[in-house]
Amino acid sequence: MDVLNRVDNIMQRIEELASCSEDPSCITRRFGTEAFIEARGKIFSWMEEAGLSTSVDNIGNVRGRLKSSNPAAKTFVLGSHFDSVSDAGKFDGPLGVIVAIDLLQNLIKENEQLPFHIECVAFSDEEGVRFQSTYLGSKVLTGTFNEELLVKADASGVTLQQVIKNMGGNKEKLVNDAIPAKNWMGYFEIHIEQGPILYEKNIPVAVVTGIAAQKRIELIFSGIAGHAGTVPMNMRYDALCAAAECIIAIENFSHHQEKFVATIGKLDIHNSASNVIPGRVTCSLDLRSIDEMILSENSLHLSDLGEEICRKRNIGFEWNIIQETRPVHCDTKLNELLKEAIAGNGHEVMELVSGAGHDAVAISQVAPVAMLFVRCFKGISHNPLENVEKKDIAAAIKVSDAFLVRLKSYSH
Ligand code: HGY
Ligand code: MN
Ligand code: MN
Repeated sequence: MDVLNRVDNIMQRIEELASCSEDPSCITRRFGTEAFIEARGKIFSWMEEAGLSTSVDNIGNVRGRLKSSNPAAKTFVLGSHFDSVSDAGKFDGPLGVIVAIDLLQNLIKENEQLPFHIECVAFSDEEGVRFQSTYLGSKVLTGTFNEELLVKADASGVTLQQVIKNMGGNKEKLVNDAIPAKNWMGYFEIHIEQGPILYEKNIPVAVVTGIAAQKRIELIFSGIAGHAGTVPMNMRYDALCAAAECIIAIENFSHHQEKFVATIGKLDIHNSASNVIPGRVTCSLDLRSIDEMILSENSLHLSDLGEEICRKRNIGFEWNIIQETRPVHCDTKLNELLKEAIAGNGHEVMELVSGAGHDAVAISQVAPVAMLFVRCFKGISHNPLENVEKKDIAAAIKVSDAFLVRLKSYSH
């Protein structure tokens, strides 16, 4: 199939996957939901149609394998995720999944015999929206899944192990789904940039040099709930005002830092009502930096800042680390091959750091990783305005085709 037909096919599948949503008015596809299972079925059929030996593992990853003639060969994996955030865009995750299937289908069509097994994987839970724990699918594939997560409950009290069972998975066999560390050759993920640089510079693709470290923290502010009409202002212990002062202080501090971002994306007022002084507020805090020292120092500073603000207000303050991931440095040898493929296709070679996390973070625990960023409209993502143009998908396909062939010369 020529590139234009391949791109049309990819775009059609992007639209098909976008229709798999928990909410017909937007795209929301959390791990283990009906929408997720519907999407899983489509991906499974596309992998089979491509001629791959296809399976679904116990965490819900969909896997399409193209075996090498050498049974002792290592495995090179391509993939991305097919779960989404709430009110998501169409491309964050699905682009990498659908292009990976296309690339392997093209290898079969071109009868390209690679000296290694190659597998495309649609990961089941990268965003971590439902169980507040990211990379469940890629952690199972790398054998780094922590079984303590199985008892984690979602907002409605359903546990991860129940969802795995409901999806037909067997939690006892999760460990068998891993590709043993010694069998990994490497990993390649194609993903939208989710930032504005390629759009601003009018460049279709970029090599990812690294992925920022992350801390996901829960802040709890404990005051005293009270009657909105009777408690004088100077006698209040208002948890929401304390949270608000803290959030603004975090924003002000972070604006003046290099290579550092802070985001409060969720806020919950316990038993909220318009006529009740908030007694307890919980919010999320997402901190990121490619520099681990900066992240650690700034995190400590913000924790002290929150303590100080709450001490002055006689409000209780809790700083609970939910998840931490170290920075990832992509493999230099794989990146050299990717740069050659980009330059060979006539594009300027751009290198970017990813502020967003990806399944490559989990995979980097056991294998060398590389990522190709694809330009998206104004860098918008985690937003229904997310968009990618066909010409940039065509560029990504041609670069990736060339990269896979160059892998014949790669050994890590
Ligand atoms: O949060 C992230 O960086 C990614 O979208 N999971
Ligand atoms: Mn993503
Ligand atoms: Mn995302």
